[in-house]
Amino acid sequence: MTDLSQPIARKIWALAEVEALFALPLNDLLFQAQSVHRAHFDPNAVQLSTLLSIKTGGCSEDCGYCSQSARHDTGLEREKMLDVAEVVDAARAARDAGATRFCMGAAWRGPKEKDLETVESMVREVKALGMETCVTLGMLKPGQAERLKDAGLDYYNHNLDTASEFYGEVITTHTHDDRMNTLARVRDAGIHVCCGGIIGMGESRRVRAGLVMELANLNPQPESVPINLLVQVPGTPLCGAGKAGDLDPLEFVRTIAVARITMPASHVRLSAGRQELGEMGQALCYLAGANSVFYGDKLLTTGNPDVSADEALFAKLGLKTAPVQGRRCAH
Ligand code: SAM
Ligand code: DTB
Ligand code: SF4
Repeated sequence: MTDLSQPIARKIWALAEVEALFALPLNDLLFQAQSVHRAHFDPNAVQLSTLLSIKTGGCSEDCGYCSQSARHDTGLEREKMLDVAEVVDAARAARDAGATRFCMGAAWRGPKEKDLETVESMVREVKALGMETCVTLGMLKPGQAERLKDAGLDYYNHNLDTASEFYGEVITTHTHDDRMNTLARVRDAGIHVCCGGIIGMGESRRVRAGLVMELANLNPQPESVPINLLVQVPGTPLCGAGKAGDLDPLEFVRTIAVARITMPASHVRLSAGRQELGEMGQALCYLAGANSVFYGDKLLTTGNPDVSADEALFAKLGLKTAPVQGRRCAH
């Protein structure tokens, strides 16, 4: 079946082209991003996803940014998996607060068979509330994506996180190819892909451009693209100036704009790091083409703007929070 959300003749992005977008004068970049945004979406609508950590801490992987790795001393307590009822209560509260998608995250390298059964129940029950469902469980083995699809899963989040050339600087316990394999399994099972990355990890602009290029060259492009600004968690290898350093917020805005231009029909999500950006920084991200956010007082283990602060900002900016409908467009 033809996927009408994708361009007819697919453009394959070269690194130099993406770097050239990053290098534009900011006004030109924002104008281009805003024009692309308006051609594909209602420019004043933002989609709201709420996150819940269903299994926190004790992860076997060594991702250098992550509070939940058992290999980093972040002071985070390892917890057992939440009960289905607790998850459904949280999803109902998120729905009643205005979220349209509920994203359940687990600190796993990948799900064990028994755990997957519990996640299937969570997906079934959250879906029954009328919400879109999303899970992020790490790497999937053959057959697992199909089980999630059968349970009613709409989206699977699995980030490339950074460009392949920088991947080994951030994570050594799995590879960029492992991530690509899971993304292929998710696609083959007919689940929508949510795939993005993190910036502000001490990477160069070339690496940021490489990440956006790799995301944009996924075929088909991911339906959702979360762009995270590193949340610096004490005890993680990437925490602290001199290692990761602080990224200029305008570089984050540029990354959103380049993601918007290169993935015109995708929802680009302004993700972790919103507390650092403040209202003006976030407003610029919406101008740059972000049309989705994580909504709720907490991300997985770290903070996020309060719901009341978001409501006030949406009102100030005149943003509607209804589900965003993409427009089909020939370019
Ligand atoms: N364990 C699964 C995995 O790694 O795919 C799912 C959960 S993991 C926490 C989901 C994503 O959260 C990561 O891929 C990363 O992009 C993001 N993330 C984790 N810690 C972060 C941090 N400190 N700052 C920004 N993003 C972070
Ligand atoms: C994504 O790209 N960002 C979310 C979600 N997908 C799972 C997670 C952000 C986590 C930020 C750090 C924390 O709260 O632990
Ligand atoms: Fe584990 Fe995911 Fe954190 Fe990596 S990002 S340590 S896989 S929870």
